[in-house]
Amino acid sequence: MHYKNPVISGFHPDPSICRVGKEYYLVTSSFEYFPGVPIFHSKDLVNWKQIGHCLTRDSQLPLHESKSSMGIFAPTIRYHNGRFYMITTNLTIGKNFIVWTENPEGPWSEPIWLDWSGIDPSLLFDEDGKVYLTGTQDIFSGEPSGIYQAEIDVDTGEILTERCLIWQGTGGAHPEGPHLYKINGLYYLMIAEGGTEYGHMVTMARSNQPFGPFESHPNNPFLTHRSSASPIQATGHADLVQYIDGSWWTVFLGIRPTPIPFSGKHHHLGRETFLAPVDWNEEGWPIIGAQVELEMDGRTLKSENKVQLKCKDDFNETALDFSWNFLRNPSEENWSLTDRPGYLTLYGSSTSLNDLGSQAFVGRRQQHFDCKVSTFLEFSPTEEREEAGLTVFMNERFHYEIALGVRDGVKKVFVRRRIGSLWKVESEHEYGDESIILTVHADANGYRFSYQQQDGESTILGSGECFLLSTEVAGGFTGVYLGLYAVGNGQKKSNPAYFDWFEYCK
Ligand code: 6LW
Repeated sequence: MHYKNPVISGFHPDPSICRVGKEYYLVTSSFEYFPGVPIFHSKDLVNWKQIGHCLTRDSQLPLHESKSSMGIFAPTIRYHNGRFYMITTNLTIGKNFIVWTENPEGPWSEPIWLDWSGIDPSLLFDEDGKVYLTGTQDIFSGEPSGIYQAEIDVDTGEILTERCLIWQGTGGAHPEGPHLYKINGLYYLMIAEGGTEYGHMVTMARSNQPFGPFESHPNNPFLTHRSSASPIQATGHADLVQYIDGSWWTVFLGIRPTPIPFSGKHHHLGRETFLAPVDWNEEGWPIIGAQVELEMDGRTLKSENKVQLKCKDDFNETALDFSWNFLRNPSEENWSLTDRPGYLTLYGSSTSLNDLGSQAFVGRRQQHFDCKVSTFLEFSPTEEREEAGLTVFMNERFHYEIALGVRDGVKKVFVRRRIGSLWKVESEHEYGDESIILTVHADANGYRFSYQQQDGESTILGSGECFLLSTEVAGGFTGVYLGLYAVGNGQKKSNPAYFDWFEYCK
């Protein structure tokens, strides 16, 4: 089959994958968003359907006042003896932990907190019953950079052996993101080097002992686009999987930057999940089997389950679809799907989109350069501070809004842009009606904001560049979200903002 990369588009970095029979499961990082660690299912490695999140309760995912791009870093998923294990780091509280389940759709267990520092923890279940925990150094302790390992009891979380530095990589910056595998009797260690930006790469080493000494792959880096003209950049942080027919594949993160004349490359959709075939050479080393491109030959992969994008959400259910996220732990008083059945009701939070807190915000990832997002809002703001609308959100310092609010005593629809310490209401129109359709049209370069009265004409109100929300400008590890929000900007509001529906069309 022919397939398109990325296989999971939009902000889905640090993919980790495991196979159970004919089924494949994949998890990605989620940082300050809640619920955390989205989990996907596929039967063909190409078509992925989200089946839930690993971290759905505050007790599993404390994110209170988390800085942006803290929270959950790279997870690893593994399956052993009827159980799925997901191991990761919550940087907001500086802890590594494991959750497990027998049903990947959830619920997952309470966290087993580990006495293990650093990031990017991974597990290998060896054939002799031993389990190895492999991770990246603790940057706060001053220990040398590299990959550290110990034996662990996964049921109790107890670290059973000394923490050993097992490999420092090939000399690239930030050796990190390790995964240890046992293949044909040898231990293969795959890591990322070069940092998660344009110098990113995947390197490998192997040993006949789990703790080394490790011999570097003669063809390192195993994968990199660091000096390539490819539209896919920053390839790294990979995991390996064997397809049902015995062929090998790797999932890894990459970005799709847009060149901006005289300003270099910028990417705003975040780091995405890519797939490529893996071959083995005569010396028993894995090698990337084909140039990583946007269109790929899927060799022996058989298409099993085409996944349809759910375009419209009518908010008719009593739970949110898996595509939605909150910023940090949601506060029950900020949102409801039942206060007015058929509507998502948001009650303006005192924390604004410029703060680090629990906003009345419900957002989904922007996954396509070209897309159109609309929502139907009923809202009657009465005070100057109140507003509700649609945000294009990278983080608290970089976001654009089209919203309804009261400005200079008059109810208005307005477009505002915040870029770092600069912010401005770009344009505003008086708007008397209670209901409004707010729309954002996106292409690879810009966002166009418009509004419409029910059955009325659409009016364009403003625009904004994508690159000003890109990682290169805004920093961090995430990608753009499209969010519904309501704020009191300093005051908690009980005035409801009713969102009847939300549409995301590519
Ligand atoms: C992750 C590290 C990395 O922990 O970026 O790309 C960090 N690799 O391994 C955050 O995603």
